[in-house]
Amino acid sequence: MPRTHIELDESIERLSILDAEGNVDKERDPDINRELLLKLYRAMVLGRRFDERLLALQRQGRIGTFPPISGQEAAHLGAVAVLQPEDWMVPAFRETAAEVWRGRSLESVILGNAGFNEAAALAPPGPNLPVAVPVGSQMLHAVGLGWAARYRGKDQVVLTFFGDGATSEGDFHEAMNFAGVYQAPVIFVCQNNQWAISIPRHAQTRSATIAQKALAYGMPGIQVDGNDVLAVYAAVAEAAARARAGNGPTLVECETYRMKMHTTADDPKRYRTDEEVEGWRRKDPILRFETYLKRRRLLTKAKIEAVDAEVREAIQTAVDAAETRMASLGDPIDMFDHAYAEMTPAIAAHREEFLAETAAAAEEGSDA
Ligand SMILES: Cc1ncc(C[n+]2csc(CCOP(=O)(O)OP(=O)(O)O)c2C)c(N)n1
Ligand SMILES: [Mg+2]
Repeated sequence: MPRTHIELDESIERLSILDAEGNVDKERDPDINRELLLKLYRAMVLGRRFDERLLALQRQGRIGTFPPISGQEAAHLGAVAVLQPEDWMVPAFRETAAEVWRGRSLESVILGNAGFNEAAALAPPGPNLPVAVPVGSQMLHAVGLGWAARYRGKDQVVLTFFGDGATSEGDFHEAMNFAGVYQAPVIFVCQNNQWAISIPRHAQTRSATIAQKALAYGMPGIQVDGNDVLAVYAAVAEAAARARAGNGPTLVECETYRMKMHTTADDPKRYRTDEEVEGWRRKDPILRFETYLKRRRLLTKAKIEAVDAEVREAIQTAVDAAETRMASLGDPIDMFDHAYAEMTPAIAAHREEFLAETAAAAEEGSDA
């Protein structure tokens, strides 16, 4: 029997529209209106400034551990900006700016990072899932939502985020396979930020790209410059149109970089070089978008300063509100209230035990 070749009529594209110097490929520039362009710019600046403020709060011991997003603003905001209000957003944990875009308050983010259960409430209620810390688990939820939307004949698409590290989880492969088989209207957006804590991208997979994994599951895959907000928007808009037309899922790999630590409990200097970080600093997503907007006369120096001042004020207001709220919360007994809508007998027993133990400890303390 001869050996033959099975021709696969598929290849992987890489899309880049706005380069690191802010030069644009005019033919590929997606037609984003001025209002949305400026809304995106403000959201990116807010994301960056909020990260800086959260880091200061963490270092002052006013909140707990959190995962910074700096450097990845274009990758998740360019994607989420494509969605309609009735579409689902299913995040991992490094998409804070996208959550805020979808209506989550800064106050809720601060409260969550300070460890308060109250931040888990979905506010405003809508088609957004909360952050998923178990790596990769959210992709399966996204496919379930997408499949349900298709089954019910709803005009809804689902966008889910995950990292490069999450593609090593079985959940990723099950989600991709199921979405392909059932043509679920799901947009898989991988924020490939080159690292999964201290594991570099090349140790995560032998594949040349993450995008090409789509081919095995019978769906289109595309790699984009994830620090180019126009390219991310264009690729995700194409994927959303495909999903809405009943033509199934797409994998969009956004190549980006985590400029800060994995979480505030991590020291990235132990596993990556300053040169590497510096190289990516030159590809900053906000600076190149700023240049683009200035050249289009949509931004001036005065307007840039005004946006900066306005977002700083919004952040300060949120910090004040969150700290006032925290002062009225924080009794550890509250943790038992949030596990189930109705307390189970086992949880009720734990609660009683906890009350008895804390009372005994207080008694002991007063005797001493
Ligand atoms: C199932 C599971 N395993 C391990 C962890 C610990 N953990 C948290 S984030 C992370 C790395 C994730 O890397 P990636 O998917 O690239 O996302 P990134 O943190 O870079 O945004 C790991 C191993 C976890 N949260 N869940
Ligand atoms: Mg990563």
